[in-house]
Amino acid sequence: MFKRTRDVEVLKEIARQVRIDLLKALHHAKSGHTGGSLSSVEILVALYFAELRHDPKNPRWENRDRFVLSKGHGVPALYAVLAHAGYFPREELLTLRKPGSRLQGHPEYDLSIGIEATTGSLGHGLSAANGMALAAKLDKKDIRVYVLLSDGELQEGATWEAIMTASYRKLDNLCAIVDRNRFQNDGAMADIKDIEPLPDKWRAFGWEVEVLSDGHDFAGLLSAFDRARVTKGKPFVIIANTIKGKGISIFENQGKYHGVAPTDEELKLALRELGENI
Ligand SMILES: Cc1ncc(C[n+]2csc(CCOP(=O)(O)OP(=O)(O)O)c2C)c(N)n1
Repeated sequence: MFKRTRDVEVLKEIARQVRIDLLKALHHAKSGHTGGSLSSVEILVALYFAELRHDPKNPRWENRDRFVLSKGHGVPALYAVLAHAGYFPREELLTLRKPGSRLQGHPEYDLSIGIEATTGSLGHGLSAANGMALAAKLDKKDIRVYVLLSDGELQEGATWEAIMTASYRKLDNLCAIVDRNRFQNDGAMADIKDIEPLPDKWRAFGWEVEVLSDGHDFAGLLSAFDRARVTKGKPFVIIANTIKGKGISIFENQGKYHGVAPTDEELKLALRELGENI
């Protein structure tokens, strides 16, 4: 049953259950993105259980805050969070990537399950979020827009065009979060095309920046969202340092778990580490 909370212990327990559910869904689907789903869990739980104004029983509520998952391949984590919040039954998570399912491997716009934008082709989510934030301003509506970007998307020119647009348009109802897990498809970003100094670059593009040394820490996430909400005149970005594969020892910081689902053995080990009785 959905209830907003700022109780860190409650949020941690939701995150634990979300990890269990997303890993079971990926295992059942036998394909999908494990590492980048696990790195986003606390960010998504903090958004949906503490920050966003939304109503899972009324997903078309006109004045709801909007969320765009620009890193669409990480959607197993979002589906698990949406199910826990009550948008659809948790059992439906096991239809992930099946023909005819509402839960495809990359999100498709479908308000009935709380998906605000079709994503998966990386580099476009911030532009979509900009449009939503600008529309809210033009309509004089008190709607905030949140968008989760991967650090890999910050190697893309289209993302930087959107970063420029947001500050030029003074979109202070927009908050971007960067899941800074330091890995992309084929390995460590520092070995492929590094993007540092990231905070300086966002600042130079006109954004207010907050860096979280631990993007899995709920207290830090909540206070960053608090600051974002009261920042006026410019958009806000939270650069959340995270761990790809977070929570499962064999997946953490292992590039090879970017795009594969857990095997039977790996799932057993993961569930044991998450304290799930099997
Ligand atoms: C435009 C585009 N090119 C390539 C891909 C294939 N692809 C899927 S995930 C990924 C990169 C993953 O790294 P990152 O974006 O940092 O995501 P995370 O580490 O958070 O999973 C790529 C290249 C894509 N989805 N979209």
